[in-house]
Amino acid sequence: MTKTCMMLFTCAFLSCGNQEAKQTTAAVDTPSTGIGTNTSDFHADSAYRYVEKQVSFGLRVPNTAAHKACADYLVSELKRFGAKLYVQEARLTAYDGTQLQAFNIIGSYNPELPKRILLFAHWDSRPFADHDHDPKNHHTPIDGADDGASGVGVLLEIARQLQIKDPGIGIDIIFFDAEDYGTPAFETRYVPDSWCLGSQFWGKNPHVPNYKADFGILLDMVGAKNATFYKESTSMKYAAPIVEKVWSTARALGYGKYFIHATGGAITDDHEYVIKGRNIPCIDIINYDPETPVGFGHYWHTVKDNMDNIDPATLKAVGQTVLEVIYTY
Ligand code: AHN
Ligand code: ZN
Repeated sequence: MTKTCMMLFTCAFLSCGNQEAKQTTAAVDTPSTGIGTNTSDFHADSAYRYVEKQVSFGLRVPNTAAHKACADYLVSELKRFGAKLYVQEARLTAYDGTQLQAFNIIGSYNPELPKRILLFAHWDSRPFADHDHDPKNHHTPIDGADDGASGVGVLLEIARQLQIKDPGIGIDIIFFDAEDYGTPAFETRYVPDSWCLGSQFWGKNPHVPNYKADFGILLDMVGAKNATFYKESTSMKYAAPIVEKVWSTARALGYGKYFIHATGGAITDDHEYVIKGRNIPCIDIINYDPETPVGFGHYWHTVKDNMDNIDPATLKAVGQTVLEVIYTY
């Protein structure tokens, strides 16, 4: 764990403790009007197959053949589901100076409408299992079934649903590249802003000039069995009403065991750069485990982040909740 990350999580746990104490006496969220009127049905088995397919390409690490093959697959799927496609190609510099050939893949629905929601996830996978309990694995790339592929899988199924039923508002789906090439734990020098390179680039160079959305939702690690999503602190700082809307929708749909009514730590993630770069309020739905020292699942950045870890029930909870938010907005 890096020093910066450690500091983040120390604060996180302090605030988390307070929030949990409050939580026991907090009132149940009241569902916003319209919940239950959405008739779309998120197919978790389809989302699961999209996750599996990404993993089947191999390690989606920039500058590899598997990475390029997966990019082509994601473009073709978004096209198949009727989105207008933009592919942003960028040369990005990693923490160690490596030049990364990166692709941000963007699919838009109703691109002419001013009322829009931005949905995003990262599609690259981490080149090192630097948090594996076995140091021999620290330089081994990970499958990233949850860390990367799960969010993209959910968004592909959402894209399929958007084609079936027009939401009547604009939706942009962005698959960001090079999120997970951040300074590894085995590196002695922590390089700031080394995570989220694709979203940093897009924040400065949006796919359309002056791009704007009403709000954004990031899906990061949304497929693990028994995942828990806490109200992430940066999301609360910049987009508290969106957090409340999403969490109360999830609860109304019966997914309260996943969407926990308590605050979690501040996490450096793609939403931060979309907030800063485009001034769009964004939230991060991310599996957070206050019981582990790193704050994430036990499999996080280990070789165990594979398909065994993915549960369609979790994909369903997240996908159905986001669809409900879209169709009732
Ligand atoms: C840090 O570890 C600083 N942020 C976590 C962002 C991340 C990595 N999400 C998935 N992988
Ligand atoms: Zn990661």
